[in-house]
Amino acid sequence: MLEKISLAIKRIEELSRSKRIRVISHFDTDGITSAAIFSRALKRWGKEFSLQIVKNLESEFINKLNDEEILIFLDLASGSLEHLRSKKTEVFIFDHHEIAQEIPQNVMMINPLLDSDERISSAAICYLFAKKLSNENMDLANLAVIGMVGDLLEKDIGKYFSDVLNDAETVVKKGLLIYPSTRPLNKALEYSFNPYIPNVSGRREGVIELLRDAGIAADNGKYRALYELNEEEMTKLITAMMLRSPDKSNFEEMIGNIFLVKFFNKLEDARELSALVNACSRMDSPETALGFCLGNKTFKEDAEKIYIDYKQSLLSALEYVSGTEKIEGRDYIIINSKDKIKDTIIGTVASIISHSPLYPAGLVVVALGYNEDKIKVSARIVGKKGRNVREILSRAVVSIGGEVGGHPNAAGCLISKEKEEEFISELRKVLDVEVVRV
Ligand SMILES: [Mn+2]
Repeated sequence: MLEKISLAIKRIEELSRSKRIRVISHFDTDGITSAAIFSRALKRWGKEFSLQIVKNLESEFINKLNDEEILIFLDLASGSLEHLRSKKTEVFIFDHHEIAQEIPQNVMMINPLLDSDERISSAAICYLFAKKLSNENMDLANLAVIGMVGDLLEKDIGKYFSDVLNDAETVVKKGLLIYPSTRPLNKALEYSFNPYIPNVSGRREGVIELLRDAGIAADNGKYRALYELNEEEMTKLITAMMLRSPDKSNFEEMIGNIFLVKFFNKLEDARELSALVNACSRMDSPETALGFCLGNKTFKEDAEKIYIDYKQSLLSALEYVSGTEKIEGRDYIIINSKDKIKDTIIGTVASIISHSPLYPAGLVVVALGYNEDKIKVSARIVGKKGRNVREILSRAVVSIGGEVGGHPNAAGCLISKEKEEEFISELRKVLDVEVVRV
């Protein structure tokens, strides 16, 4: 991949003498951090470019792109090769998603899946590109760490990732994955909704009791932060939490590496930064997220405000869900929020519900939210085992049309709003039939 990156640099250098550069990136944390790294690197390289952040890559969008420009895609496009084949310009893709079709002549693909077993985020790929351009860009390594965490690729530390961690001077510590790990422990636990901890999340007395059981005391009324605990204290805290957890199988996911990176000259939890960047994008302010990543102080203030709003709208969405009438089957629930929950947070809402202790393992959760003339559908499974929700959605859209993406336990699709009733009825048919067969 590193050789491919060198080739790409050479080719972009040649082409950019006569053509402008257009960069297109994805709107999640990995896409935003990729865009931040790439645009800063291009600027330092002295290149002129324009940048666009998109929720997804649709064929109409690709068709409208100007053939007079060099097209560079970050964190997307590996699945859209057929549509890029007809572009009369050169295309560069820096991405880590599955390559769906044959790579066309006019496309240069920089994707670790082509020659490595190590799974890294697009932000990490963009960082390797930036570092190849100049060592001056090593100050962008912290953004690559945030991108890795954003895409949940931080569990295995392979060769590329360990280089990124070194360059970023990241502090890595094993422990409980409650974030921000830099905040006083009692607050971090009380405000933790993702993950949700029964009897602790939102319950001050529950938090104090837990900390007492773990033998962690406050100093002058102030608790230390999670990352400040020593190994023994961390172990005790994990044990105390495990004793309270109804479902031990999910507990493994709550233990792992905590990553602390320097940001705005402070040591911050990469998970918290990732959540903040993600929140801004989902609240329709990807440019704020980008400005924040690029170290702009004004954007930082805005981003923090949006993050608070985001958490508030998640809470309202969850309240709406608990109060509204749901379509319930034997082992599924369908929540049709119409315009009450934003399409950009409907997936997060479905995820939180699927991790809630209120629902039985194996339950299928499907949530719908309007997105202009379309409907965003998100499906999750409670717990780890159950039916394949990607397959369920695929079967429900056969007669309606719509592309399904995702995994067996977390999938989504976009359908046309006119098909709302038809989709729900098809979906119920698929879900009910499956029950009979089981
Ligand atoms: Mn990604």
